[in-house]
Amino acid sequence: MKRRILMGTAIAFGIVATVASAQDLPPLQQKDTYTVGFPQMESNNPWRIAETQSFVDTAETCGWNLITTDAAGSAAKQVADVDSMIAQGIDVLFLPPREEKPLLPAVFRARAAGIPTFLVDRSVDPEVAQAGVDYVAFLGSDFVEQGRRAAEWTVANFDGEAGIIVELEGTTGSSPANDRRQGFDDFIAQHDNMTIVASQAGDFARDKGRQVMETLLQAHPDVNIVYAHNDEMAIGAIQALELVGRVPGEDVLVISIDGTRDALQAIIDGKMGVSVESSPFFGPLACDVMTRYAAGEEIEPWVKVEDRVFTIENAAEHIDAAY
Ligand code: GYE
Repeated sequence: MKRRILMGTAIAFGIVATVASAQDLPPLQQKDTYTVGFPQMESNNPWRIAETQSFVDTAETCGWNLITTDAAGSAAKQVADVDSMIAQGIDVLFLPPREEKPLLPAVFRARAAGIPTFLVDRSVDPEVAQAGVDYVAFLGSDFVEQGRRAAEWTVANFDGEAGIIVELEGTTGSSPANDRRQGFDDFIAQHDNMTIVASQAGDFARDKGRQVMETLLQAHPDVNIVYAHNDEMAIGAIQALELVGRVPGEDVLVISIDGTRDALQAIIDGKMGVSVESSPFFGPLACDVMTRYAAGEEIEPWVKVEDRVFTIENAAEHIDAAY
């Protein structure tokens, strides 16, 4: 993320020495229909399903002949899916890289094959591959900011004396897990009454989140704050807490990210405190950015998605539109 911010700044100030221009990227012709690849990483949670559906819905309105695949949680399979899309002659690739490093070869091979690539919802290692050079742009949220906002809400709303925090991390090596941890942990470190006693990966999955929480509860029965990197793990953690007689929302604060329907319901039920939004509805944005690129516009390296915050104040208002 840091490198991308610098690049954006460099462009903004006209310092273009090391920043490649859009001419160096594979061009995209203006046509009525495009063959578009969207190699999804997994489909085991509502967020992923909503994202794929958003691309399917957009295909009709954006003139896409859409090819989608499901890597079922395997980065190696996702790389192979990209290879097969390249072989099928896609015009454009919208890639949600499961992990930052293993998907680098897919980005480079698409680039070498002359296929404009847009990273959606997650990014690859910014030290190795750059927007505007190796791929056109990253479309997604500021995950550091999401983590920081989750921490801010925690500090403002925790009314006990000492916060004992368990953190459930997303998929190891994925950009949202890295950045949501950094944003949260840095803010918490500035508050003496808060301690993160354990931080463990739950792979962004409900079941894994529940299992990890069950184990961590044995070592840390006095936990009073759970921060999960996504709603699915938070729901799993709520199940684990209830299993041992804890009362989420009363004797333990649950903090999370995404804004799924189940999370908004948990907020309404008083079990979850906050869910910082991370929207899965990338289809319309992808269409817009692709259309601008085909028209010859220079695309900003990071097309940032602005996120809302869901709490008891507004959860009921938003639940009907949730996924
Ligand atoms: O928060 C999570 C999903 O990459 C932003 O991945 C995305 C995250 C999202 O599986 O629920």
